[in-house]
Amino acid sequence: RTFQLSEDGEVLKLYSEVEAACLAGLMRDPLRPFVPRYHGLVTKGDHCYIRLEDLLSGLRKPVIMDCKMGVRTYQEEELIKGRNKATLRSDMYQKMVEIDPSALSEEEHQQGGVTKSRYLQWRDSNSSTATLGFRIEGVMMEDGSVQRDFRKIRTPAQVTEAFLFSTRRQLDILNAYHSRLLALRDALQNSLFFRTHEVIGSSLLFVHDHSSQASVWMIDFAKTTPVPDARPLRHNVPWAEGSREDGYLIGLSSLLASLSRAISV
Ligand code: 4IP
Ligand code: MN
Repeated sequence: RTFQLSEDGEVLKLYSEVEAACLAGLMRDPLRPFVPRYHGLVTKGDHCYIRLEDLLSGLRKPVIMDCKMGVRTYQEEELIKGRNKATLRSDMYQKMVEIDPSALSEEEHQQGGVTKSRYLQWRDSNSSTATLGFRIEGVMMEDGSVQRDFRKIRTPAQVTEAFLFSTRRQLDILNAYHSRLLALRDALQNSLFFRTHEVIGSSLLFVHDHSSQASVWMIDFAKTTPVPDARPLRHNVPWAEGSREDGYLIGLSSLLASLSRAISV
């Protein structure tokens, strides 16, 4: 979150037209209690920012877990760009080489670059995204250290372990997360916004602190786009190209299942 500034209990996030439109819609939707309060825009110097409620204000040494939701984390248009000889990204090639050089073809090694869609698809299939419908992007512990190893997590059992680790097995916090997700599931069912939007690259942010304050928030809507009213999404079915399904509810079910197991350990 290097692009964010914090100021007077608000967070400023670099403006995106898509994200601002989503936030405005969400403030009038049953999902409002699950989204940071949106306070409109502000310009500072050369840049325009989205003003958001600071979800961490009032928390002491918070622990934060970011789960990127959905069975894919790229938009369908990214695939189309990829097929039309999109630019090759050497930075993305490097990231793949570091984690799994065998995933790359001869040709890709020779080119020293991959398309963004190739990289994002690889990232999804190498994590729990494609199978569980979400992945843990990172965890920030109370001392401020950030753990990114979680991105390699593939199995439900590993997700349960991650919850036990980040909460230090505190039952009240695990229970609070679980109830909050159940409430979110209800709100999603009643949400016109959710029915009519493809939600890509959005995260659920799990936040708790010492005092056992614990909550879960929906964040990051820069790749969340409307679908026609006449063709609402189901969110609980696998994706096939053209369907625009995101599998958000598959991810939510997986999270609930892993949390239930953590609670019963
Ligand atoms: C990142 O890959 C994420 O997919 C970013 O998506 C994406 O930003 C980056 O693309 C890509 O490099 P890693 O997290 O594996 O490093 P998000 O912002 O949803 O996390 P975009 O621009 O697609 O939002 P580039 O093109 O910004 O590098
Ligand atoms: Mn982004």
